[in-house]
Formats: sequence, structure tokens, C-alpha cells
Amino acid sequence: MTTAPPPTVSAPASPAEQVYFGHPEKKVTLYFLVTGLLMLLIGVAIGPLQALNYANIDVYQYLPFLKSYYQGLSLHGVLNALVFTTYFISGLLLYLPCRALGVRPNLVVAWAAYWTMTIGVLMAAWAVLGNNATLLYTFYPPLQGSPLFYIGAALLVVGSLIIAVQVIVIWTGWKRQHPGETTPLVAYMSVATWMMWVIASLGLVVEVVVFLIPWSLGWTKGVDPLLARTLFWYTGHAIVYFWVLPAYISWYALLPRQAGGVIASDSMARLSFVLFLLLSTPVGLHHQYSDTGLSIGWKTVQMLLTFLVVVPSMLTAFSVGASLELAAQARGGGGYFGWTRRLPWKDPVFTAQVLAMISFIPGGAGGIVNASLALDTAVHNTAWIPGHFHITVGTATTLTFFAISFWLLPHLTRKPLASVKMALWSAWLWFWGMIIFAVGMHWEGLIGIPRRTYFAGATGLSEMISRAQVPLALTGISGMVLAVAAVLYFTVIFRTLLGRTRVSAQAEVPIPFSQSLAEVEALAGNGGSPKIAGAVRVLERLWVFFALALALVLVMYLPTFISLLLNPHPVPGLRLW
Ligand code: HEM
Ligand SMILES: [Cu+2]
Repeated sequence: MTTAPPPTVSAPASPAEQVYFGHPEKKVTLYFLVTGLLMLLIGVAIGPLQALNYANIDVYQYLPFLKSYYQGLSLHGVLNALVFTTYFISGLLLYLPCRALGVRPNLVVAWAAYWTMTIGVLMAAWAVLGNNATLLYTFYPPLQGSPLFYIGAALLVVGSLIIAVQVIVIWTGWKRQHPGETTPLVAYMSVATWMMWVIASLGLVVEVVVFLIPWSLGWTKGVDPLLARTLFWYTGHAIVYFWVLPAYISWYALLPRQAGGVIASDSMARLSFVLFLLLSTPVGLHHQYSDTGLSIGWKTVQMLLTFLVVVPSMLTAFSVGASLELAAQARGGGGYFGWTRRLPWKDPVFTAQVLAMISFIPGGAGGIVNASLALDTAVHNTAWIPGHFHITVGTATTLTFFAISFWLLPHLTRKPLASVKMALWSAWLWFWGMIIFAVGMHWEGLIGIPRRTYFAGATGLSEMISRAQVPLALTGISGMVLAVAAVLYFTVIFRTLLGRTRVSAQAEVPIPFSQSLAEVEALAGNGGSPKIAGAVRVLERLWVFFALALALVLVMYLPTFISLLLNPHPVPGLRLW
């Protein structure tokens, strides 16, 4: 990047306006991303204290603004897993598909989504900070929080759905204007992700709007906990794909160019997204193996469907791996593993994403254990579970979003990344911190150490704790490593955002849309395979797959919901904190 002075553009007056000139949607994107990162900053600040709690070091007594460990844990889980991700994804999956299609989004709608979300988050934050919604991020009834929390959560989801609808509408408009053309890959994957989220978010919306809000306002006397949990996990499993698919978009379609190569297989990428659209939602019962009152038959069927997700996951792993090998070969690399040395490891955008992918390997393997009816009983509600999701959403997604922020924030603001070195360090430390964390937590889980436990106040665990000294210490240590990683990361981000240098329009960091191998070969005159072209044409019909996904969900869930609705067991709310 050079630091040449901005070019003389006549229309806009201030340098900031100049940056958005031609692409005003950059500003709303920046707001989504930066708000999301601020939420992550607050959420992550509490994480190391929780980790110290596992090492039996109680810092909570010195924090007057937190009434309990569980209030802190609620804030941590909600802000990191629900709020940060939703903001970041909404900004990213609005901007990328619009740029890929060359269409400008309706800015009034985009800002309406941003403010809907923000008002919601402020309401929910007010409730949690006031200790009136210490519900953990799963907010299971009969725990009952302030209505502000539930209304805020609903608005957060509604905001994301506004973006979903906008992107899908833009894409259908584009299709009408470009009959017979294939949707650019990034736009295709974004639309598939949003379609999945439209179906998947239904459970949470119904749970909150139909049941929890009226109940928390005192309009209804009770809520059926099992029905609420089933609606929650209907969304709660699919939401992990809402978190991870944006990372996949980056790995499949942006990383190849960032590594200096091409996409190994465009059609494989499309196929895997169609499979995720079909398979993400109808499997939520695998979170409820221990819930009595649900049919073991449906649990088993959904378990088997869950295992099918292995197929698109493996497609992703091998396709992305092949893209990286192609990139390394283009740089002169060769051999079975020797090629990896030729990759641009000094670039934090690249390295953070590869580390994110590596963390996803044990993450996925652990997921197979969680999804198995028999094995899950050994790890259910133990420290194993947070161990698992910190290397999936907490690393695979979060570290990929770090990588994206390292190029996208400079792209949106034309401000160069403040420190490449510090960015690299933050990525490596986050990776190792989370690996140590995961080793500690999985190990504790196998010993039987429960999750969601304030050790300073817990009784009856001493025998178990005495057997888990080493892993508990690892959790504590990882918290300190992660704290350093977070400080480095946010220092780079704030120094970048507050920096004064802006590069010229010509020197703007480009959006790294990658070419596919087939495209490159076609351009070189070698032609493409007609079979692949036919497959892409079939996959292009996303509405058909959307309808199929909806049908599959109905088949997998309707009998369970009908039986729950016919046998209601409403209970009044409890406040245990
Ligand atoms: C500095 C980095 C982080 C540290 C040290 C950390 C530490 C922890 C610990 C020790 C727990 C378990 C607490 C318990 O069960 O009692 C936990 C829970 C959790 N963390 Fe993190 N975490 C970090 C970052 C993240 C990130 C980036 C995400 C998601 C994007 C995340 C999402 C969650 C969620 C959803 C929970 C569960 C909350 C609940 O049980 O209600 N964490 N974290
Ligand atoms: Cu799941």
C-alpha cells in the first residue's frame, strides 16, 4: 500500500465522504462491522475472568458492576455469540454480494436494519447490565427475564432478516436482468446463507414473539419449557451455520486470491452451499438428546441427518485445501507438504484464516462426538461443550472475521492497517490461546467437570476438581494468552480506524474476489467441462432448494411440534439470581 495523497475528486467535500463516493453502502457496512467488533470487545473482556474461575481464581468479588458470575457469563455469551456475529455477518453479507453483483443496496433499508438491531441490542443490554436478564445465552424458560431482553433479542433477529430479504430481492432482480447468466460465486453463497437463515431463524422468532414476550409481560401465565427449548434448538443448531458459512465464503471465494491462486472448484463450492441450505436446520434435536418427552425415533433420524453434514464439510476442506495447493504451486511450491512453505505466512489476512481452518478440524471432530446419541451422554453439559464451541465459533468464525477485518476495514476507510506485525501476533496468540483452552476444557469435560459453574461458590465438586488440576490450570492460562491476543487485535483495529492517513482511490485495497480454475482455463482457450456447466445451471435454482429445505424441515419437525402443542405443560417464571 502506498500513502499517496487522495486524488482530486470534485463532488464530495470531506475526506470521509470522498471515501464513500461512488459506494455509499461502504458507510453502513462499516457501521455494522465496527459495532459488531465493539460488542465483541466487551464480550471478550469478561472471557479471561471466566477462564480464571476455572483455575479457581475468583476475580468477580472485585467487580462491583457484575452481581454474579452468571451475569458476566450471560453478557459474554450473548454479546459474543449472538450480537457480534449478527452485526458482522449482516454487514459482510450485504456488502459482498452487492459488490459482486454490481448493484447498490437500498440504503434506507440497510440503515433501518442497522437501527432496528441497535435499538434491540440497547434494550437487551439494559436488561442484562441491570441484572434483570441473567439467563445465559440460551435463555431457557422457566428462567424468566425482563421483557426488554426478549424484545431486544427479537429486534436483533428482525434486523438481520431485513438484510436477508434485501439481499435475496436484489439477487432476484439481478437474475431478471441477466437471464441465463450464472450468479457470481460470492453472491450465490451469500444468498444461500441468507435463505438458510430465513428458514432457521423462524424457531427463535416464534419462541420469543409468541411465547416469551407475552409471558414476561404477564399476559400469559406459563410457558412450556420443552416446547420453548425445541423452538430454541431448531434455530440454535442452524445458527452455527449462520456463523460459519460467512467464514466458508471467505475461505472458498476470497482466500484463493489472497494466497495468490484460484478457486479449485467453483461448482463444488456451490454444491456444498446447497447442501448446507438443505441440512442445517432439520437437525436441531441433536441438542436435546437428554430432554425427556421427545421421541427417541425423531432424535435418531435427526442424528443421522446431522452426520450427512460431514459431506459438505469435507467438500469444503478438500476444495479449500486444493485451492491453497494451487496457490503455492503458482509460487513455485511442490512436494507432499513442502508447498505449504510457499504460502504468504507473513500476511495476517492469510495466516489468520488458515489458523481458523486448522482449529476447525478438531472442532468438527468434537462435533461428531456431540452429535452422537450415545457419546453425547458422556459430555453433555460438561466443560467439553464450551471447549468445542470456542474452537468453532470462537476461533474458526472469529479468527476468520479478524482476517476479514484486516483487509475490509482498510478497504472501506482507505486507511492502511496500522500494524501488520501486531495483527499477525494477535492471530497466532488467539489460535494458541484457543487451542490450550480447548485442550483444557475437553479434558475437564471427560472428567465430568460441569460447564456454567461458579467454582468459588460450588460445593460437592472437590473430588472431581482434585483429578482435574492440570486441565483447570490450562483453562486459566489460556485465558491470559487470549487476553493478550485480544489487546493486540483491538489495538490494531482502533489504531487503523483512528489513523489519519488515507490512501488514494487507486491504491484502495481491492475486494479479493477470486477467479476459478475453470474460468482461467476457459480464458486460456482450453474450454470448460460441459458437465460442470450443466451442474452449475441446476444449482443456480436456489428457490427450488429453498422450497426443498422448507419441506425437509416440515417433515423433520412437524410431528414433534404437533405433539408438544397438543400436550402443553405451561409453568410460571422463576428468577434464580
Ligand atoms: C478471550 C477470549 C475468550 C475466553 C477466555 C472465553 C472463555 C470462556 C469460558 C471459560 C466459558 C465457560 C464458562 C462456563 O461455562 O462457566 C465461556 C463461555 C462462552 N463463550 Fe467464551 N471465551 C472467549 C471468547 C469467546 C468468543 C469469541 C465467543 C463467540 C464468538 C465466545 C462464546 C461463548 C459462549 C456462547 C459461551 C457460553 C455461555 C453460556 O454458557 O451461557 N467466547 N467462554
Ligand atoms: Cu448442533
